[in-house]
Parts: sequence; C-alpha cells; structure tokens
Amino acid sequence: MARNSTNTTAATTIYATTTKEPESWIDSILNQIPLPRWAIYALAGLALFIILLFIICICCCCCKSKKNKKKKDKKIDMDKVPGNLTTHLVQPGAGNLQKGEKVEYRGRVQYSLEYNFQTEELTVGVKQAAALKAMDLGGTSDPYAIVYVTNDTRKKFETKVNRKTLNPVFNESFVFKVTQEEVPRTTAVVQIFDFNRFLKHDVIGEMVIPLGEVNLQHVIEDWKDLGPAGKTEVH
Ligand SMILES: [Ca+2]
Repeated sequence: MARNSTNTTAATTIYATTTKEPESWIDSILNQIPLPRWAIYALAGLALFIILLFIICICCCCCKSKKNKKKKDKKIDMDKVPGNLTTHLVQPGAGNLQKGEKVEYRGRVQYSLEYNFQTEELTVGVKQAAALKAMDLGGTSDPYAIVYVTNDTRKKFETKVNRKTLNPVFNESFVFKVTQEEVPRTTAVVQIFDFNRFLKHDVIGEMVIPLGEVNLQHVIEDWKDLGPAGKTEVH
C-alpha cells in the first residue's frame, strides 16, 4: 500500500514537471515587478489611456492649424481689389475720391449770403481767405476769387488779385438774379485761383453752397474749407 502511494506521488511529480509551461519573457518581466498583477495591469491601462489622450490632442492641434491657414488664405488681397472698391472698404465716406487721390488742405474762405425775397436777388460776399495752398515757388500765391451761381453760369464775377499772400482780404460782394423757384436747385460757387502773369492761372480750390441747404431767411456769414474744383476755369 505504501509503495503504491509512493508511486502515485512520483507520477504526479513527473506529470507536474512535464506539464509546466515555460515562463514567457513577459511573465519574467512581470515577475520582477514588486506589484500584484492587477496593479500592473491597471497601471498599464492608465498609461495607454494617457498615450491615447496625447495622440488625440496632437490630432486636434493639427486640424486647428490647418483651419487657421485656410482662413488666412481667404483674407482679401487688397492689392488685387480694384482701387475704387478699396476706397469704399477702407473709407466708407470717401466715395468721391479717385484712386490715389489724397485729401489735401487747400485753405478756407469767409463768405456771406443775403437773399432778397422781394427783388429775388442773391448777394454773395467774399470777405477773405486764410491758409491758402501755396502755388508759387516762393511759397506764396497771388489769389483772387471767381464767383457765380449755377442757375446762370454765364455771369461770373472776379475779385481783385492779392499779391504774394496766403491770407488775402477781398471784401467784395456780387449780386445775382435767382428767382425763388430756382433757389432750391441753385448753388453758389466761389473758386479761388492763383494769378500768374505769364503762365496759366492755377486753381487753388472751390467752395460750393447749395442754396436749398441753407436758411436764406437770415444773412449768412461763415467760413468754409475749400475743396477740389469741380470745373477748372483757366484764364
Ligand atoms: Ca502766382
């Protein structure tokens, strides 16, 4: 009986020895870590999760940078936009400016308007001008004014010429026939020129006053900046 038991134990030992699988290199590494298997698997899972998050973040950053690049490419190339359109985009109120034209200061004029409703006569006074643009080489101008109203452009008046000054004093007034019916569509025009003895006269600027936009019930006296001349009258 004892012999049989010894034989059975030996057989079991032999079976156990022969059926034991060889330890893999992963198991050998895991066996060297002084942590239980569940803790090792948990840490490995956490590490994988962190790596996945890192990869997702990198992908998101790449997508954003591509979108930003596309947006930059879609920006308007101002050099390719027509000049008049550029003016509207940059300066909404500068619709009358031509391409490349700069707003320059030409000076200002003190004027007066007096309308007589009985006689239907408009008196346009040109008092003086100030800070006019210098048109001559010496840094001065020889200014004079031409005055007319648009209901009859054949009738134009000229003031005397002020020599070598940018602040001329005219103190001249001119009377025009403008019926009350014509008043709303009539404009008073004062053009300032630089006199040149042997050359063409240069226009310095122009001041326009639409009569429909002012109250002619009272005498008007004011200053107004000169703008570019609409119709250059060269004498
Ligand atoms: Ca001159």
